[in-house]
Amino acid sequence: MNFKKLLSIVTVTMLTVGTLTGCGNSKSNTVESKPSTKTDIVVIGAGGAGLSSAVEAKNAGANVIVIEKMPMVGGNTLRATGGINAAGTKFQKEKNIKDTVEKFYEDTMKGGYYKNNPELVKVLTSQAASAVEWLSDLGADLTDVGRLAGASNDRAHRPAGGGEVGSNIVKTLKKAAKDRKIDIRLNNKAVEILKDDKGNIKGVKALNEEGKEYTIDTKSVIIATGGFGASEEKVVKYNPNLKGFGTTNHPGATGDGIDMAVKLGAELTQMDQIQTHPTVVPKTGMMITEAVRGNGAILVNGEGSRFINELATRDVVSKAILDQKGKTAYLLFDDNVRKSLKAIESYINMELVVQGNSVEDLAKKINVNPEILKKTVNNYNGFVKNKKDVQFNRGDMPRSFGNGKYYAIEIAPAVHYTMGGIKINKNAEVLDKSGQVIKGLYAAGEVTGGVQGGNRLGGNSLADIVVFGRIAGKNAAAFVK
Ligand code: MEZ
Repeated sequence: MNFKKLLSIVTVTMLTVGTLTGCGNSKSNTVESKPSTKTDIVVIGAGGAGLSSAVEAKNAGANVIVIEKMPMVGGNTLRATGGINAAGTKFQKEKNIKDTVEKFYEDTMKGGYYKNNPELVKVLTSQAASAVEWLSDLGADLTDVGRLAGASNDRAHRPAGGGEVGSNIVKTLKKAAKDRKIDIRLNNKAVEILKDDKGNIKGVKALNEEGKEYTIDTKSVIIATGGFGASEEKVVKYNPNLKGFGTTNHPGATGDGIDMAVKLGAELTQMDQIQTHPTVVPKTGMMITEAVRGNGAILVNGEGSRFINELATRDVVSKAILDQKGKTAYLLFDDNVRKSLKAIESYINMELVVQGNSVEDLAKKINVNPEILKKTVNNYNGFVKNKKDVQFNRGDMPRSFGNGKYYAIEIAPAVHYTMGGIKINKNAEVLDKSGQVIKGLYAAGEVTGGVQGGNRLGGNSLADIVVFGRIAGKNAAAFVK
């Protein structure tokens, strides 16, 4: 790694850690100043779902403690790039995008092979627009709207110019939590949720920053610990075909919340449904957002030919890449796409992108036949012009390739999202094996199962964490009253 690349990675890391640690209560007002050991609600996990639920619970008048085992807030939300899906927002209307909740619902069910829980998908799709407006009112920038795979419309909301959405949302929710003086304890790991003799939630056992065990008395717990995509052991247990795959997940995504819920008798659902993201840089695990394809990039194999509709669902595109020689492919784009999506600048700064002054120049640099690559690009431009991809039937082709620079990133699929998890109802209440509610126990986000079915559409995870996080927060607050 050269110095420039190292500096860019260190700078990004320092900026992120500097912005996201020290939220709410840092060391000085958690352990050393004798933190409170009693509250109305404990939220386990300070990613997007946990922070959304904490803010709403506090808005509803409840006292909340959030415990987070990592040294920073954000979880996988911090890594989210492409957008948060919602239909019928004011931002879509401003751009004259005609979308409906019904189309959003149908896309989500179809994308999930109709394995999704329809009741949960109705909640997701009908409340996503108000989730986007809630975030926007709190200060998030969600004004750019783009297309992601499997969507019949532009509904992925992100910062102006196509910037990374996750860090924007986390920064917004962190500020909202801080403004409300919510007690967030970093480096505090929940180890057990406690019940009394009558089966009521009575507390959470946790380890503080020094690894010392303590108990917080509480009547209600919201589990928002994310999925298990960083635990190769769990991933392989539920889907042995994924042995040896890399992951896009942050190291804390190990499914702890699922284990805690199971001990309380919670039912799990669809645990074997694990998604790979098709465009991840091998070795570094850096996910290249689907928005690059959404904004016009194509995929080519080692010969320089397209081999799939780039906007097919992730399972389909991942399989197609694994069928290519060497099990990798190139994401190919030009200056037109680069200008449309700010997120691309980070990939360039990280030196993940090969650049060429023309198609032929790039082809030589990535060792692909220049004649074949040129023909591929010309054919694709013809499809854009005629608004019909006669080769792979790609629906949305927002821009053709032009003059200027060309870019390629070598990518392969990696584990991205665990669709299965704790079974919940539409109130975000956790269900036991007989379908009964476990009173006082709520869950939201990737830790739950059933919302995304057999395959999650890009942009639906952020919608899920905010919609169900808010529901869990409001309902837990009503419960403790
Ligand atoms: O929702 C996602 O996983 C997503 C949009 C990822 C991405 O490619 O940016």
